[in-house]
Amino acid sequence: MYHAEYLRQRERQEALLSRRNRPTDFYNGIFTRWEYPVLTRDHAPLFWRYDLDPETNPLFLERLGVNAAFNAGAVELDGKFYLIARVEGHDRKSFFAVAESSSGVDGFRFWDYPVPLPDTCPEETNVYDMRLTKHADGWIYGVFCSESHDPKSRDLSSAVAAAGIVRTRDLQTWERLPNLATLHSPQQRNVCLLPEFVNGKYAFYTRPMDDFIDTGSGGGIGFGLCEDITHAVIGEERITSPRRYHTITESKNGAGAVPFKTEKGWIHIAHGVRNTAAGLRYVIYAFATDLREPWKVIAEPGGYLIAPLGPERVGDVSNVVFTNGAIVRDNGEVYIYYASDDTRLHVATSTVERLTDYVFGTPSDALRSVDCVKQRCALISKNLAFLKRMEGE
Ligand code: M1P
Repeated sequence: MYHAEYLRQRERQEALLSRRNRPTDFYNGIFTRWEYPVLTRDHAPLFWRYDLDPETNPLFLERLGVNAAFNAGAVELDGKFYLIARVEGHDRKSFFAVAESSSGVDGFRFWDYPVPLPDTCPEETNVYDMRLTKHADGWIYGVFCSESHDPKSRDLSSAVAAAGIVRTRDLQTWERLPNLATLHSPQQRNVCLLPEFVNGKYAFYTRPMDDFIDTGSGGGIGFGLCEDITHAVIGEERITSPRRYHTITESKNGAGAVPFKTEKGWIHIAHGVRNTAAGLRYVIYAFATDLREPWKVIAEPGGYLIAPLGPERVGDVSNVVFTNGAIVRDNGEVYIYYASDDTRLHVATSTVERLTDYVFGTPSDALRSVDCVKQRCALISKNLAFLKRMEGE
């Protein structure tokens, strides 16, 4: 016999999972915002959370709660959209779980079991934020944050972040490779692998950090090459998109979705962080790197691409939007999966054409108010002249 409450909860969840999403009337020409999050904690199957047997759970109590479903890597396989979400239990530990949809904007359903991540690091306490790369070598790689308590510290909140690496062909069976070693950076988070070889080597975007929260002397998003992905070691890390004073990246920045290739350059959708009286504010920004020398930034619009808006502003870690996954289809459609507030996952849709125009056609940050006013005045006078011309016609 099913518990009566199980049947009620199952019906409620089915309504959520089959709800159609719709575009909002938000407009900037660059991307479309969608009304409903594509993943929330309420998407987690009931059989992950409850013991369904009335004999052992007569009151139908939740046993293993799910707190959030957010920061997801993304990949398209055989025309279907797959997310590897960061799912966080009530116990604060995250794990990875695959959710699948045919439309990319709604209908995401989790597979029955979380990802069976091979347990090769006994000290590893938490894992999160996987970036999925369909690599030219034929594998799908997942690069994620592997977090452990800092063995040199007595402070319980002191942690060490490293880049874990796994690979798969079908998202079902996973092989774990040794964590990435970066010889000049004690910690790493927000690392992602470029889909192509560069000079015959595996190319990673890194985020050099001295410390777990503060990047310290880490100057921004790094870039490094390694010969052998099965023992990945990076020596030199060059800084690509640097952090800058009084910009959206002042406190830190980090690679986001795996960069995608366009005729003009690799387009990156990353995150930038600044400090405020209300705490850190995370926004998503974009830039492009050179096709031949992908460590060189060739275009970087000023300011953010996506910032938290309306209900996206409040959650477990408020004032945060963060991405680690996007899908670019052969027809030029782009699906950017971004989470708000370490709580839920949204989608923004765009196209390669629009994002290329945005990245290469938007003025860069002029860095000083006086120069930003000059930038804006140039736009205003061009537009007023245009309006005058139009009125004369
Ligand atoms: O809490 C906001 C984000 O913080 C971290 O990002 P960063 O390393 O740039 O500070 C990550 O832990 C990310 O998961 C989280 O969303």
